[in-house]
Amino acid sequence: MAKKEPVESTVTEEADDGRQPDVISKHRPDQIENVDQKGPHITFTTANGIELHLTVHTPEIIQLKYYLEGDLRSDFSYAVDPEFTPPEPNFILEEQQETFIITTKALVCRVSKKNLLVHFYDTEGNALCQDKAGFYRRESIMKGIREIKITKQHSENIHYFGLGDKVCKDKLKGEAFENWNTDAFEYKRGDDPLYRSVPFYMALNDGQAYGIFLDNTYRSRFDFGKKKKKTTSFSVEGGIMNYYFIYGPELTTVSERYAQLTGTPDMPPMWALGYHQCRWSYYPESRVRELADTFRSKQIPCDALYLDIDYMDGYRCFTWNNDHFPDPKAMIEDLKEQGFETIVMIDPCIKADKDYFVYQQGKENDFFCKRPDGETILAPVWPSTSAFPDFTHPKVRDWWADLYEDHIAAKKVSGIWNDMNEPAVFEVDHKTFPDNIRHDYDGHACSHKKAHNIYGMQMARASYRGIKQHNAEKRPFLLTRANFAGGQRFAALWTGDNIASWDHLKLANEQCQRLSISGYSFVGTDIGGFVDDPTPELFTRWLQLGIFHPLFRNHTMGFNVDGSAAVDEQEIEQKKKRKPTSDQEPWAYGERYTDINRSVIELRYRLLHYLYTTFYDHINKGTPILRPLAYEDQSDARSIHQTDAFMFGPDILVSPVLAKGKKVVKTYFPNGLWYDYRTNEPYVGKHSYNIDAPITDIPFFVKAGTVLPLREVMQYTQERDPKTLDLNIYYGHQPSTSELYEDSEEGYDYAKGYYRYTKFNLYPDEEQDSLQLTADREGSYAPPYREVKINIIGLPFEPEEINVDGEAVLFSRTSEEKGAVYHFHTQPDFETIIIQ
Ligand code: NBV
Repeated sequence: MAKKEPVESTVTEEADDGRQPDVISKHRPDQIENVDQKGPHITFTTANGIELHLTVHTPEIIQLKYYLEGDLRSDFSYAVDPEFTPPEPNFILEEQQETFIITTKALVCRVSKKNLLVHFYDTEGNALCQDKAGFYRRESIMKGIREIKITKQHSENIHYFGLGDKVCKDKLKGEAFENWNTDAFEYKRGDDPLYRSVPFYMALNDGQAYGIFLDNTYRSRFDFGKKKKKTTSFSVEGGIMNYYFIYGPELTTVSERYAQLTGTPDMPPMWALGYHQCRWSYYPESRVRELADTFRSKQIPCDALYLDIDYMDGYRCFTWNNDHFPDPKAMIEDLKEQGFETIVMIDPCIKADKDYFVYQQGKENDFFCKRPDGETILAPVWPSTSAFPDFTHPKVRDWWADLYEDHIAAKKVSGIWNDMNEPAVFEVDHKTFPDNIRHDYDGHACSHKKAHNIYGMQMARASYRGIKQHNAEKRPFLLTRANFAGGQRFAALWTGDNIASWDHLKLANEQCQRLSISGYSFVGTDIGGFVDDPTPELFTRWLQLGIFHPLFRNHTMGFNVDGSAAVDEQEIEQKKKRKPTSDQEPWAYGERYTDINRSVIELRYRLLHYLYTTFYDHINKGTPILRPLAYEDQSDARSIHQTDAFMFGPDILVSPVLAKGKKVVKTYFPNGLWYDYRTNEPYVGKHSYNIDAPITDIPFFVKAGTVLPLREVMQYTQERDPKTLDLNIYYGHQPSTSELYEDSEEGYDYAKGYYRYTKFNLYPDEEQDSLQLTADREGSYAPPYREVKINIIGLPFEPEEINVDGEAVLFSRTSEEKGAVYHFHTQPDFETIIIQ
């Protein structure tokens, strides 16, 4: 039970005249005095003036906001998707002797009359999540709110997931974290905070999962039993306590519900799922062209090339360095001809140069962030002294979106890369703006303390709009470094300036899984590491992991050390201060590795239809693309503890090699039967096996009962119309379903029904020795391939006949070490296949 602690005043230091430097007051709720219900909103008011506003959004999502006198009531959320408008749920509010009880069809929430503690139960009365001390607030006259906190009970068996991309020493449990977007160059395991904030975590307790989303943009802290073993707490430094309780009971449904609440991105263009090549920096133009030619001559698939800050004129955003790039439009057009999309960087720092049009416009229109007394904040970043647009002002976002006209509409740049938007500031230890910088916050003027964590998100929002507005026919591609919960609606994300080390490879795996279940599926890391040089082995292992990350981008800090491409002395001097890294293109490690790296990238292109389909599910249902094995079977204690192996979509288990010299990976398989993609060897779940993983291979396994689509390898996704689609059928002993989503891979035709969604149903009949496959299709899209090649793996009987829509077809058999595989061709619109 929480100690009852009414409002109190604490003298921080006595002085002779009775005054002191500051006075702190602490608030904990006492008994409820009033209850008021209006539709899904219930307000509980305590005798000491604390209000709990509880809203039942869905049977599984309940929001809790705590107010005190003086709090801003007109607050709004950047994180919650404006399209989240679920129908009003049915629920009952009852009063009992000691509690108020809110019952939905999934949950029971009890609010204690004595002290406003809130406890959640399932409908059978099992405790899910219980307040310990509940709500607490501390403030002082001089500094205002210092801490607003909720503490909850923390049971011994609880497991925590999510919280964005934290690089835990071990796991969330037992550790504490902070959310304050930070330029974390060269971050290491255990460093915190990092570039972005996703104040959302999930807990799995006694087989049941729930999530807590703290919708408050101030610096927040999460303590998972570190300070006090039996307590989990989350707190903020300002605003109001505003959190959502999200029930599962499955981990997957918690992640999905969180994504429905905070939104999902648009369907990406297919090219954005291809291989991306980046480096700081490719210039001048001849270097970019050479890069493009090398990809094509070495026949290594690639869809996107990046121009880092050096393409600009003196780091002035929305300009080009005409010495390095005399005719960017022509270059971009030529690259496009060769099948490359060009992506360019845009930073938030605007050079304070009175002759520079962006600075002029920003100044004239009063678009830059200001200090409390109205002076523009100027601070050093790449272009030296810079001003910073206040992206929390709608007019600034409109202006920023308009600025993309030249890049997108005129020069035909395909994608934008937003960097430094924590916002990062050079030279000062604080690394960002002072706390007292003012922001519009969409009409709710506030200090940087409140706007800091969403600054990058609002920049991404404006950039996303700019890309969309200047090329309405195409799907936007935006990559951002900083972001906040809900920012997944606008941009893909990379994990920032990592290091070429084996531990960073492990971190890459952990961070992407964790981000993905925290609503952020379109993620990737700098493959090979940004800082330092990877060994050839480390590079290949990273590339192999990268196949299974939605964003597949190689990036490094390297540059032309000799300054050969530099325009002036100052640039050469600047470069000399930087630590160079070597070439990191897939061919940079000798012929043997070039061949391996090529086939690794080709494998990604084989898997594109599957990945695209997982995106479709992510976008429509919020299903995370990457999932820890706990998501596969949350009742299996061994699955819960795995962090290396993970699920890539619903049907593929990946067991990456994450350590130097390792050629065997011990892999634990969750329940079921799993086929090694390379050998077709089946593995029975709930066991661990030692799996061979020579440097040429990344072990991955397909779930029995899957129909896995495999695309023809091309040098870029739109190189030509494919002739054939492979469908690998992995025999399972139970009926099963798989999905395939296809559309024109770019543009918005799909919204008019021009897509094709296929649900494959497999019905094995072990008594009759037969297997039936049916395909239910939806949508009017006709795929370009003319035939489908079916490969049946793991069939437990020798088929005598294969029928497609009532007609026998010829089939062949290849004997492989781990059993026969049967193959035949058919047309893409088949409905029923019977193998017997
Ligand atoms: O623009 C240069 C780099 C960029 O390559 C990197 O990906 C960003 O994370 N940028 C940071 C600024 C300099 C970092 C030292």
